[in-house]
Amino acid sequence: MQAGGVAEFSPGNGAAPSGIAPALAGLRREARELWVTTNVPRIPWHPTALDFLRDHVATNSPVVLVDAPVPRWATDIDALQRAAPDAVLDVSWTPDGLGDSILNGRLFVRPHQRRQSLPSFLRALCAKNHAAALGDGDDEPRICGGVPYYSAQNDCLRRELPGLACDDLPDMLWAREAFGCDVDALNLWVGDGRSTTTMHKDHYENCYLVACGEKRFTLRPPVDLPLLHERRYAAATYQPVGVGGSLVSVVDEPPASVAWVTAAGGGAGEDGVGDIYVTLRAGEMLYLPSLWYHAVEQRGVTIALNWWYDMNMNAPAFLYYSFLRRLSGLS
Ligand SMILES: O=C(O)CCC(=O)C(=O)O
Repeated sequence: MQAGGVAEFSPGNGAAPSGIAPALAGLRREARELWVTTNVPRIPWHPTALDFLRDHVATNSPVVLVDAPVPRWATDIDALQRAAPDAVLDVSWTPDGLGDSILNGRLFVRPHQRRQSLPSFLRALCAKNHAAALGDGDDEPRICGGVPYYSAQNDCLRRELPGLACDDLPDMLWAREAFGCDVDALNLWVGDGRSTTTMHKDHYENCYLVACGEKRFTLRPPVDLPLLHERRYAAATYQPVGVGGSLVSVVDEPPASVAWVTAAGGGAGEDGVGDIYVTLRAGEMLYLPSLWYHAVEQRGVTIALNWWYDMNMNAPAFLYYSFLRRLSGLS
C-alpha cells in the first residue's frame, strides 16, 4: 500500500487489493450497458447548442454530425494549393507513418519536424520517391523514404494558414455556446493512408471534420484506461542521418520520458469490452469527448480540420478519471 492507503495497482500485476480488479471490470461492463454504444450515433448537421450539450457533452458521448459543410479550399489538395500557395508549414516526417509511437517496446518516438512550403509538402505527399520530391536544394538534410503528414496541431490552421482560418469555415456557434468558450485550437490535418495516429487521449473537447478522403477512428472510453497498458517510455525523436537521409530515432537530450498507452485489443475475455470504430467520410464531423482514447487511420489523401475546446476540469468526469488513474497505479 502507498501512504494514504490507496494500493498501487497495475492491472494484472497481482498487486490489486481484492475487490479493486472486479470493481473496475464491473465499471467497464456497466459503462457498456448504460452509456457507451458500439455504434456511434449519426445526427444531422447541425444540432442546437442545447440538444448537443444535453445529449452529448453532458454525457461525454461521441456523435457524428452528417452533411457538415466543407470549406471550398479543403475539398482536395489542388484547391488547398491554390488557396495558400505561399504557406510555409511544420511537416511531420516518420519512416513508417507512425507519429508519436512506441518503438521496439522501449522508446516513445516523435516525428522529425521539417519546415516546408505547402507546394513542397504536397509534392512529397503525392510523389512515390520522397527523397527526390523533397529536393536537394534545401539547406536542411535530405529525408529519404519517409512519410510526410501535416499534423502540426497547436492551432496550426490559424498560425500557419491564417488566410484560410477565416475563409468559408462551417458555423460553429452551436459548439461555442455548448462548451461556453471560444475555440482554443483550430487545426488542419493533411496526409494519406500511410499515416496512422496511435492511441492517445486529449484534455480537449474535439470537433473533427473530414473534408476530403476517409478516416477511421478507433475509440475506447476513459473507463477502459486500466486495460490500455499505459507506462512511461524514454523519449526520442526521428532525425535524418547521413547523406542518404534515412530517418532514425535519436534519444532526447536531456533525457525525458513520456507516458503512453499501447492499447490495441485490450479487454479480450471481457464480454462486450472492445474497440469502437467510427468511419468518417467527407462532410462528416465527429464530436469526440474529452479523455476518450482514440487512434486514427486514413484512406487515400485526406484533409481534415478540427476545433479543440478546453474541457471543463471543474467537473465530476475529470475527477473520476483522475481517481481511476490513481486506482490503476498511474499518476
Ligand atoms: O487525424 C489524426 O491523425 C489525429 C487526430 C487526433 O488525434 C485528434 O484530433 O486529437
